[in-house]
Formats: sequence, structure tokens, C-alpha cells
Amino acid sequence: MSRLCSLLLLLICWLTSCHPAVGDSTPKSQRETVTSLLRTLLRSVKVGDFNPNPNVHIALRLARDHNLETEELLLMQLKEASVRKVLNSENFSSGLVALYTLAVKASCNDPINVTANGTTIDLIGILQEKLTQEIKHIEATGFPLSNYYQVSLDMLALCVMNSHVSPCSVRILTRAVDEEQFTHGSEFSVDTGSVAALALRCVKQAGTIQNTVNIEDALRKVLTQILEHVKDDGLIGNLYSTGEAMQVDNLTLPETSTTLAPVTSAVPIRVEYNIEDGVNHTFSDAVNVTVPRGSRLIQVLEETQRLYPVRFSFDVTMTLWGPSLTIVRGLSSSNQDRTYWQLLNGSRPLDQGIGDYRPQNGEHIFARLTHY
Ligand code: B12
Repeated sequence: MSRLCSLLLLLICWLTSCHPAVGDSTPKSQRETVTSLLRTLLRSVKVGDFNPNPNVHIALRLARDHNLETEELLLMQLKEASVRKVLNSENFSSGLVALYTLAVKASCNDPINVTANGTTIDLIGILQEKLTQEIKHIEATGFPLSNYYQVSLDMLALCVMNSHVSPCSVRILTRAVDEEQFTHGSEFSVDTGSVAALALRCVKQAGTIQNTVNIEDALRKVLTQILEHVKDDGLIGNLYSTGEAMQVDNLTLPETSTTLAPVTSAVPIRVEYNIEDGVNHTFSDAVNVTVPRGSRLIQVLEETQRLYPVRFSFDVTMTLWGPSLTIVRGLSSSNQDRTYWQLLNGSRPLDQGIGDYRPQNGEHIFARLTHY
């Protein structure tokens, strides 16, 4: 499912109209892939889901073929979840509000009047407020409350809804481009650059900002950075950022061969699993563990925890990308301290999380508490 997230975000900039996609420009050869993708999306919608995925709804609405019953169910879940998050003051980050707003709009519903269980909320108003908080936080600390990906998404959502985007927030985003703040680990974040470019382009085209010189400079710079990340195989950044990046410079999707997901088999593999507090240096530990070939990294962590429940204990937080590793041996990553459990194979950061990555025999996996 996580692989779909990036493909789905590819669609958000088409949301200026609330009509489902008209016509179908998908080449015949790719229709089967699209249909299979849509089926996977439909299967991911479950009755009673408390954390529905707005990306899924956006994608379903923009597709040519529809399953209105499932779309209706998902829309209802999104409305209920957004009202619940607001009423119970649950974690509702600015970018998530932006995605909910786009999802509601994709069903021709008005994000200003979202009603569930007798309560009505105004998602656009909430989004405006969330973006203001992000901007204040950047001005006070130098960093967003969430991250620049979400700040860009907020601005893009407001812009495509023809809602007010303040010159101040635009200035903050162009400054972030200028200061090269779009990082992911130690690398330039193609995802963030792409969403920021879409947001800046939308604001420029809206024509509500007087002096657009800064916007044009920032757009040029971020486009250059994105193009510097085009790989020989046609990917831009990696598989997950390519969909987003493609929207910014009209590149065409490279032909890639679809590889079948490896199947878990009884043949065992050995993986060295290392944990390390790379911030306060309070511990560093390692163990060799055996799991069936094709296992996902989370199974390595579970097996290690089963063998050594205290030394290798861990916990996760569920996100739109699946389980995020947040606690190792009782030590929690922290948004406030800007730390996270970075995942590496040797010295190379993984491009997937523990729910997706499948280690090979003999790999040296590290979970290292690191600053971002
Ligand atoms: C910002 C960001 C981070 C920040 C998040 C903290 C912060 N400041 O907010 C940091 C630097 C900590 C981070 C870490 C990682 N990230 Co990151 N991240 C992003 C980015 C650019 C934006 C996420 C976001 O805000 N989304 C919007 C909000 C509304 O959605 P959300 O689900 O609520 O967002 C939360 C989760 O996405 C979570 N998160 C961030 N990254 C990852 C990765 C995984 C695997 C999971 C499960 C969750 C997760 O943090 C977000 C804020 O709380 C995305 C790009 C993208 N296209 O989404 C990459 C992205 C999601 N990250 C990615 C990766 C690979 C990682 C790492 C595994 C890297 C590593 N080798 O350690 C780690 C996660 C390790 C772990 N402990 O589980 C990949 C995931 C690809 C995949 N198929 O799984 C993405 C798509 C980038 C890419 N193109 O490769 N990330």
C-alpha cells in the first residue's frame, strides 16, 4: 500500500475541478495495471476503519472507473475521522488536514461544511490556521511544526481551492528553497521539492502575489535540484518520489518492468540487526537473527524482540506509509528534539520502512537514533 501513496499524490493538482476524471488517456498497455491498482485501493477500504487514507479517496475519485459504494463509505469515514480528530484534539497535522480537504473536495463536497455525527467543521478554516501555526513556528525556531513537505502541501491545497495564501507564507517557502532546507536524511528531498514547486507554481498562476520574482527564482532553483536527481533508469529521486516529481516538469514516466514481490519461503536467511542511540550514545547493540527468506524487516524486529524482549524491544506508530519505527529499547524518537530512528543497510539509508523492506541474506541492518 505504501508504494501507492506517492502515485496517489500525483493526482492532487488536478483537483481544481471536482468532477471525476473525464476521458481516459491511459495507454491500452497500462490499463490492466491501473485496474489492478484500483482494485488494491478498493480492497484497502475497510468497514470500521478509524484512520482512513485520504490519498486513496483522491485516487479513486480521479479514476475513470468507479465503485461508488466504496467511495461513499470512504468519504463517510473521512468525514467522521476529521470531525473526531477535531473534537478530541487528536493529532491532525497540517499536511493531513490538507489531504482530507482535497479528498472531501474530490467528492464535490464542500470542505467548509463537513458534517458527521451532528457536528460541522470547516476544514479550510482549520487548514488556514494550521498553516499559520507552521509559519509562526518557522519564524520562531527555523523549522516547521511538521516538515516542509506538509507546509508545501498546505499551500498547494489552499491554492487549488482558491483560498487565501498569504504573501508571508509564500516568502517563507521561497526562503526555504533558497536556504536548501528540503532535506530527507542527509539528501535533498525530491518529494518536498516537487510539492513545493507545485504550490509555488499554483500561487504564481493565481496571480494574487504582486512581486513574483522570488517565486520564479525559487521555482527555477527547485526544478534544477529535481532534475539533478534524475537517475539513469529514469527515476527521479527514487520510486516513491518519481510520481510527484513528474508533475513539475512534464517528464514522461519511464518504462519500468514490474517485478513480482518476493514470496516468503521456508528457506532461512541471516540478518545482522544493530540498534544504536546515535544522539546521546547511551547504547549500541547487535544480534544475528534468522528469518524466512522474503521476510519484511518488521519480522526481523519481531523475531529479535521475541528472543531478547528487553534488549531489542521496539514499538511503532501507524502512518499513511505503514508502521513507523518510533521506540527502540524504550528510547523514543521525538518531533520536538527532531530525532528519528533512521534505518540503514550498512551505511546506506533504506528507501522503505520496516513494513515494506525485505532484507537479503547477510545484510547488516541498523536502526540508529539520528537528528533530522
Ligand atoms: C518528512 C519525511 C520524513 C521525516 C518525518 C518527520 C517530520 N519532520 O515530519 C523523517 C526524516 C523523520 C523521515 C524518516 C524516514 N523516512 Co521519510 N519522508 C518524509 C516526507 C518527505 C514527508 C512525510 C509527510 O509529512 N507526509 C504527509 C503527511 C500528511 O502524511 P503522514 O503519513 O501523516 O506523515 C508522517 C509519516 O509519513 C511519517 N514518515 C515519514 N517518513 C516515513 C517513512 C516510513 C517508511 C513510514 C512508515 C513513515 C514515515 O512521518 C510523517 C510525519 O509524522 C515523505 C515523502 C512523501 N511523499 O510522503 C518521506 C518518505 C515517506 N520517507 C521515506 C523513508 C524511506 C523514510 C525512512 C525509512 C528513511 C530511513 N532510511 O530511515 C525514515 C523512517 C524510519 C522509521 N523510523 O520508520 C520514504 C518512504 C518510502 C516507502 N516506500 O516506504 C518517503 C516516501 C520518501 C521517499 N521518496 O523515499 N521521513
